[in-house]
Amino acid sequence: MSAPPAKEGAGSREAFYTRLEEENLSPLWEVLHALVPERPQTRCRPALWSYERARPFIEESGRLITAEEAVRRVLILENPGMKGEHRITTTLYAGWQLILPGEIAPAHRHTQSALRFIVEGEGAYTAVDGERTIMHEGDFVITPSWTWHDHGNESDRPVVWLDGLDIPIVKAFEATFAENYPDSTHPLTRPQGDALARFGSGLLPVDYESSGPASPVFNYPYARTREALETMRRQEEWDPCHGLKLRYVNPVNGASAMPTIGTFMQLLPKGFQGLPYRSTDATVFSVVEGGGRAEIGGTVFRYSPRDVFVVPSWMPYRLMADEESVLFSFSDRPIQQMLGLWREMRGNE
Ligand code: 1HN
Repeated sequence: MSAPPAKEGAGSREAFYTRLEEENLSPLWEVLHALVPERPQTRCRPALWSYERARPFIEESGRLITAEEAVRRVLILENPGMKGEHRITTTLYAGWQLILPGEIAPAHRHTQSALRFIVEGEGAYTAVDGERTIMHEGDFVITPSWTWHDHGNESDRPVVWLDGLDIPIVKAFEATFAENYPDSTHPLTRPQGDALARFGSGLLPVDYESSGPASPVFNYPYARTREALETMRRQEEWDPCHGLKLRYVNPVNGASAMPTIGTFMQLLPKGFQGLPYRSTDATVFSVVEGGGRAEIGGTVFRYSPRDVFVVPSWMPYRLMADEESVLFSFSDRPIQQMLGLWREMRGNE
């Protein structure tokens, strides 16, 4: 080889890039910093959705379209930094779903995993692979990947829940499949409460072998969760960032209820002033009880029951409870942990 040529001007670099482009090639050195930043860079913005403000729109959607026509009558919570991308964080989708008395949201299945967190009303059901569960406020219900599911409302009041799905994750893998069931409801093969009795009572059938990574329990009733928090609080062991925080588990292996989405419930005593905290899993909160403030990346959001707020990846936040508060939350933490990516930082490190 001959000696390297003298450094050429930027103009000839541009010409070089143009020629590269035609070959479906591009120079890494122009984008290296953007591709591998020193810390998470996100378009996800901190935001709060007030349920009080959204409620009239949810109601209006109920007059505008039936559950049958809509298939799922949902108002999507669009992250203001990624509007129109149908996501609340970079990796997760969230929406408020309304089902009116007498309606059925028809049976289907898809490779996305879904959670329901009930925010208003009770007496609607979700059926998952042949078993129905009646939903109450604060219940956490899962429909794991590729399970048949339909919803119905046999009560006399509207029921609203927050849907959380891993849609952007499954899309990133291009692994989306979906199928409608020929009837509006999938046949029931087990009595109500069977899964919780069988798998959610500190016992498992002696020869049980799980058929997949998701929890066989598909409703985690709020009454049980609240009672656990209420009993544990007597110990007065408050985490300085989280108060008293529990994670929902698959009772078979202690992993998260679904492999892609981790879910949590926490209690903050009245007057709690949390220390700053950050983690790489952008997190969606749904307020169950109480009232207070979340300071997220320097912006203060006031929260009330049923509000949703979102904390982007690696953005410091702190929780301040003006009233005793109970907060449900979900994130993509389990996948990040599985991949060895998850990090957290407490206080002002
Ligand atoms: C879905 O299946 C439900 O089953 C809710 O209630 C929201 C958003 C996108 C794709 C599927 C449901 C959904 C969804």
